[in-house]
Amino acid sequence: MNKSVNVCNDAITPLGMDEKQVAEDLDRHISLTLGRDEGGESHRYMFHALAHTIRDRLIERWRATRDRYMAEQPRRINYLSLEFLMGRTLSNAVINLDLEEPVRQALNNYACTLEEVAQEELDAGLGNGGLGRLAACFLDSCASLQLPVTGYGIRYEYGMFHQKIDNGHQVECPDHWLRDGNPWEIESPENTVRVKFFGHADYYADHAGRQRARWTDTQDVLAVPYDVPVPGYRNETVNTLRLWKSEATDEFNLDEFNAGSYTEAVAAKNLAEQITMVLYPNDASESGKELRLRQQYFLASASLQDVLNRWVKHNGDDFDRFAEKNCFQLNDTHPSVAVAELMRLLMDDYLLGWDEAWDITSSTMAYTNHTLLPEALEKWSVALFAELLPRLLGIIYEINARFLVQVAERWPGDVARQQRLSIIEEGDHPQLRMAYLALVGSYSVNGVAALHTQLLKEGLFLDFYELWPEKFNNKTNGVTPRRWLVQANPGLTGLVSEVIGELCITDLDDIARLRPFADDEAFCARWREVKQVNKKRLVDLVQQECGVQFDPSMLFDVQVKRIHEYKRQLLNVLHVIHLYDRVVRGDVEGLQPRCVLIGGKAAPGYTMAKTIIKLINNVAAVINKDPRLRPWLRVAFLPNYRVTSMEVICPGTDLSEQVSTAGKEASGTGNMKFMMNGAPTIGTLDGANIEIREAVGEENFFLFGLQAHEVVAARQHYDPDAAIASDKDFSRVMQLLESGHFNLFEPGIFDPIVASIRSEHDPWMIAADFRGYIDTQQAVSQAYRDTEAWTRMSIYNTAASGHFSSDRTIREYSEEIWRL
Ligand code: 26Q
Repeated sequence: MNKSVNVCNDAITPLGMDEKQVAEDLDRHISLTLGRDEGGESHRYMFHALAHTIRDRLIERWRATRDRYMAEQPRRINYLSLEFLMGRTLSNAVINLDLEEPVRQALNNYACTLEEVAQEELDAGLGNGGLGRLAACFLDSCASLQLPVTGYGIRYEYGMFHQKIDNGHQVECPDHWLRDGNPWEIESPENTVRVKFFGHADYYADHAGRQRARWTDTQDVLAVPYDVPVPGYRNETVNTLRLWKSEATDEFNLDEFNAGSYTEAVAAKNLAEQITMVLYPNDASESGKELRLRQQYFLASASLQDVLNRWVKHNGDDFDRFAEKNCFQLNDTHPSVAVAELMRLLMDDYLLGWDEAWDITSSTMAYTNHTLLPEALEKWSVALFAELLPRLLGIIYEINARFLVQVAERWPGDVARQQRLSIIEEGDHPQLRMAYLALVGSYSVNGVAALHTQLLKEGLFLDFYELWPEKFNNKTNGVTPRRWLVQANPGLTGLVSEVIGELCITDLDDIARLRPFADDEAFCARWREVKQVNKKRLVDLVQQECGVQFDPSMLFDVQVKRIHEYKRQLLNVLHVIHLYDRVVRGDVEGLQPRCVLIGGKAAPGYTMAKTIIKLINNVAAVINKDPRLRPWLRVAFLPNYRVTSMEVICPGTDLSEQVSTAGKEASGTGNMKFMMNGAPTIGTLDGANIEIREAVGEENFFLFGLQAHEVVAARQHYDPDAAIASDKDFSRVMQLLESGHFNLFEPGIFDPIVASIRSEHDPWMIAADFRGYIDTQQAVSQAYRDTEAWTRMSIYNTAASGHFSSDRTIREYSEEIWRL
C-alpha cells in the first residue's frame, strides 16, 4: 500500500450529501462519465448518472468500513451462497444513505422523478426464490447492524430466466442482465485466484516422513472477483458482496496455441467461462449436472482461498487464531464442498496436519438447511467427483472413515446405523450425500422456522441429532423492513411514523406501538386510504402486464411464489373454479367480489408445474371474458414474477395465500412481506405461518387444513375419490375440470392434474384440504365485508410483524452461531 495515497485521501473532503453537491455530481457524470450533452437525457442515462453519483458516496464509506474492520480485527463471517437475489439497488441505496430528498430535488432539474429513473434498472436476479432472497435480506441486515459479514457468490452472466406467457404457456427467455453494464460492481483483478479441476491426487511422504498429498495435472480456471457494495441503514457502514466470474488462464491457452491448435485453445477458454455463465433455474435440486458441481466447487474454492489469502497476508502461516476470527455460513448444501476444500487448502497448501485442519474446519463451518423434501437433498455421483475433484474425494473418504469410527463407538455393532449415517451412499452407483458432509463438518446446523427445525431433528436428521444434539438450533427467517416496508410502502411507513413518532426501523419490534391505533377511527380511515393507493398501483401493474382490469374496491387475493406442487397453487385454482361455479349457478348470497392474482416461475423441466401455469391462465381467460363474472371475480396470472414485482404487489394485497401441505414449506418469507404490509394470511400450520399466527393472534389469521403430523397419519387411508364424491362443491369443480370446460380446444391437456388430485398417492393431499380451504375462504369473504374489523386485522398484522424483520434473525445468528 502506498502511504502517500492514504494520507492524501484522508485529506479529501467527503462528498457532499446535500442537494447542491448531488446535483453537481449528477451533471458531471452525465457530461464526463457518460459523455452526454446536458438536457433532454433519456431515463436510461439518468439512471447511470445517478447510480454513479450514489456509487461515489458508497465507495467512500466502503473504504472507511474496510479500514475499521482492519483496525478492529473482529471475527469475520463469510456467507457462502450460490444465490443472491438482490433485485434493484438504486432506491435501496438512496434510502440507506439518506439521500432521498437531495436526489429528488436534483432530478427535478431534469424534469424526472426518482421512480422513473429507478424503473430503468434491471433486477439482479441471481437466485431462484426464497433462499436467494433471504441471502439478500441478510446482507442488508448485517450492514445495518454493522456486522463484519461478507457475501460470497457467483456473478452469473445470465440470471433467473425471464418468463413470458404465450397462449397460457410459460416460455423461458434469457436474462442478460449485464447488457447495459452494471454500475454497482467493481472488478478487483488483483484478488484473482486459481481453481483446480480434473488431474489426480499424488500421495507422498515429506522430509519428516509425514504423509502428504499434491493435486497435479489439473486444468485450472481463474476466479476474478467483482465487488458489490452493501450499505447499512444510515450508519456509514458499507459491507461487501464478492461475486466470482470464471475466466480462462493465459498459459493454458498459450500451451494449446503453441501446439498449433488455435481453435481448441479458444474452445478451452469457453469451457472455463461457462462455469459462471448461467444460474440453474431449479429451486429444488436437479440431480447430477456436472456444470452445477463445477459452480459449487468454483465458489467454495475461490472464496476460501480469498479468506485464507487475507489471513496469511496479516498473520503469516500461523493458524492458531484462525477459527476464532473466521466463520463460514453455508447457505444450504450448495457450497458444502467447502468443508473438504478448507481441509485441502490447510493441509496441501499450508501444510497443517489432519487434526489441526479438522479442528479449524469443524469450528468455522456452520450449515443452514432450507428444505424438508427428501428428494431435494443434494447427492453427487462418486464417479463424477473422482473425475472432476479427485483430491476432494480422497478427503471426503477420510472424513467419512473417521466419522464412522465415532458412530461405531457410540453405537457398537449397529451396522445399519453406520450405513444410514455414512456420507457415502453405497450401491451400484455410489453417491455423496452433501447434507451429511455439511452436518459432519459444521459446529452449527440450523433450520429456518421452529416447525422446520423440529422436523429436521425428528425426521430427516434424527440420527445426527441423537449424535450431536448441541449442534442443532433454529433461526426463524425474516425479511428486511428497509426494502419491504420503507421502500415498497412509503405511504404506510409515513403514516406509521406520523402516529407513533419516528419508527425504529432497525428494531422493528418497535412497530408494536401501532397496535392501539387500531381503535382510532380516523387512523383506520387513513390506513384504508393508503391501502387504496397501493391497490391502484397494483391495478396498473396487472393492467400493464396481464391486460386484466382489477377493481380496487374488490378483495385482492394474492399468491406469488415459485410454482410447485407442494405450494399448492392448485388448491387456489380449485377455489377460483368453485367461485366461478357459484356465480354461474346464481349462488351469490354472501359472496365477496374478488380479484385473484397468481404469479411465479416453474423450473423449465418441471412439467406438472408448467401445466399448472397453463391451467391458471386458461381458467383466467374463461372467467375474465364472461360478463356474468365481471362484478364478482377477476383472475390474472402475472408473468415474470420477481423481486421488483413483489415491491408493488405486497403493499396492494388484502389477503396473502400460504397454503402449502403442512410439513413441506421450510419457512416461507413472502408470508412475512405480506404481513408487514398489513395483509392477513390464509394458510396452513406450516413453516413460519405457525409463528406468524402466534404473533398476530389466531383471530387475525385464517387457518385451515391438516397439520404436519395429521398429513402423515392421513396418508394411510387417503381416498380423494370419496372426498370428491361426498362434497357437492368439490364434485362440481372436478366436473368442470374433467369435462374440459377450461380446455375446449386443447383436449386432454389437464388430465395429469386431474389424475394427481384423484391419486391416493398424491403427496400434497389437495383433496384432504379442499373443504377446509373453501370454508375458510368463505370466512375471509365475510370478514372482509366488515370493513372496520378488517382494517383492525390489517393493522394488527403490521403491528405484530416486528419479529419477522431479518434484523431479529441476524441478531440471533450473530449471538448464537457467529458469536460476534
Ligand atoms: C440444487 C442443485 C441443483 C440445482 C438447483 C438446486 C437448488 C437451488 C435452489 C435447490 C434449492 C434451491 C432453493 C431452495 C429454496 O429457496 N428454499 C426456500 O428457502 C427459503 C429461505 O429459507 C424458505 O423460506 C422456503 O420455505 C424454502 O422453500
